[in-house]
Amino acid sequence: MHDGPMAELLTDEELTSALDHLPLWRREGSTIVRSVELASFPQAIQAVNRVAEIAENDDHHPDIDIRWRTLTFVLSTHSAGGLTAKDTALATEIDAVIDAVHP
Ligand code: H2B
Repeated sequence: MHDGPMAELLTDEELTSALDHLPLWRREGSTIVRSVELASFPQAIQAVNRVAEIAENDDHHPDIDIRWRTLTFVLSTHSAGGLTAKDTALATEIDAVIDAVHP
């Protein structure tokens, strides 16, 4: 499937500047990662469900690690082999979900 210009890998400069607006995310190799501890397991699952709905709508899916009430999201664009604007956009959406679910 052709993904269009959104699937272009970000340059180092573009990534650095995008991460200025995503202070809770860290670069890890060719991914960006955020861990967050929610108040409870049900809240963590609620956050996962909301992120899952967004991911499915956008056809862009994070790797998600669930450990009781701590979630770790790992983003990259598999088809591009690294980070694209799809990942920084999804990171922004995940931050909004966490803000909405967090007490
Ligand atoms: N998610 C992520 N993170 N990277 C991808 O390359 C990707 C995806 N590709 N979700 C999508 C699904 C692709 O497999 C479908 C066919 O569009």
